[in-house]
Amino acid sequence: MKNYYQPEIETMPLGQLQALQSERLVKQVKFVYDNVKFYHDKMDAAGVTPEDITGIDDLHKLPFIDKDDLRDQYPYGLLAVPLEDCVRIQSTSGTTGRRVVAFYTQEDIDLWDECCARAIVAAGGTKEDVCHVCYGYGLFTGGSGLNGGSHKVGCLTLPMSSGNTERQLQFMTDLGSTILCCTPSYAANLGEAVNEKGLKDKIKLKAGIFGAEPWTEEMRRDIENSLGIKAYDIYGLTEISGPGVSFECEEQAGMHIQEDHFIAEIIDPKTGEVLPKGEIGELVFTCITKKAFPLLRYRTRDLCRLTRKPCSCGRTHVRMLKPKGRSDDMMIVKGVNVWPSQIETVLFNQGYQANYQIIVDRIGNNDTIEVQVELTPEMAAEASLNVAAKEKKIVSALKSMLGITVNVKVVEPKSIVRSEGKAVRVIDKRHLYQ
Ligand code: DLL
Repeated sequence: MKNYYQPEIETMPLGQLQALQSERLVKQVKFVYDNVKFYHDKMDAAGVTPEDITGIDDLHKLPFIDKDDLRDQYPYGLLAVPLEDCVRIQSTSGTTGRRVVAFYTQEDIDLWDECCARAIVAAGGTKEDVCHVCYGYGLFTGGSGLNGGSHKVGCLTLPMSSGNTERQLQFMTDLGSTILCCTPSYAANLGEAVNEKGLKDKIKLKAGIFGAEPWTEEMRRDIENSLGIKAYDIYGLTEISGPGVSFECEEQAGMHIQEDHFIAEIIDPKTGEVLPKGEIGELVFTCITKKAFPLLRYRTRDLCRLTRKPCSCGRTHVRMLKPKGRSDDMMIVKGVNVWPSQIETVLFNQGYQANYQIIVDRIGNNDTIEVQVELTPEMAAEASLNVAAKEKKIVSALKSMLGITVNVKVVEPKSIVRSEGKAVRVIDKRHLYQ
């Protein structure tokens, strides 16, 4: 069995890594220019030729592409190989518009599986492990990505897909799952169910690989405590292959981007200027090894910061710090920028769990925002429970965090719908009036 921790690549000295990226970029730009009319025209319009790109220092010369381009080119406009060379598609959920379809050759799938295998190894996975995958299978990339990675590592793979919590717990206890892969919100639900059913001593989980949605450090601690595991973050997006574009190592201090396959830049989302190292901005990816759907300078809309501070795990690949969310997750309420993650932090700091929802509305010309959060079972059982006092305490903490008054409703345990995949935290009814 090949060892998917690849020190010769993952701990490569920076100069060597950048030379490898430059070599791959030059080839990739030529390949894409020659095979995708859309890029050909876009580069011509920007006055850039493949010969202008001699290495990573020339990357900024290339035009960006964004989700609207992908939607406009749906379904085949960005395909760089003949359709008969493709073996798979995956797709985004398409909740905010036309679906985006990504194509894969077998080589692309191997590369993606390899990235996920590296993530599993970084979370301590070996062929001795039982890897319980309850990301959704199907068009969503979570299930098949981690499934492929788990096979490569040689773990016994449980392709559970999402939902049916009873069955998840049964397999988890009967087959002794050791690594859990799902969204952090579903991991929180599983943690709740494990404790309610008194199964904590019967499960053998040691690690979890959680991603596909933003989650806070407070939520990480909550999941780690409820399941008795170490929780690792993993990031990716359908357009750039799926999970495994970056992942955490044992340091849990940012996700190493697989720089032998993807070049990351941080740009100012307003001007498109590349920002100096360490600044927060929009993450942009260039795929330098993919064949069927090789995006160049793709604007993810995810906001984060990169760091090249040495990591004690030895990996030299740049780390992305927890994304703050997508630029389109930010709500402007009463003129103030509000991120769901800020609200989550306040709630966890007061002992609540991941069962909350944010409802934004407009009455006349005024925005309203309400946070509904469930009492934990322990809180609900307190003899001295004072819901009004609890609500007041959250209102006050949110006022200092956000600078606006938020209406807060503390509700009974189990009254907020549980998520099995990506959680829907925000219901913004203002869109209904547009
Ligand atoms: O969510 C791929 C994935 C599956 C990643 C399983 C990790 C685990 P999409 O459905 O295309 O792909 O959504 C991609 O989800 O642009 C981010 O906004 C968000 N996202 C993904 N991972 C994280 C993460 C998958 N770890 C979009 N933290 C991305 C925060 C994340 N946001």
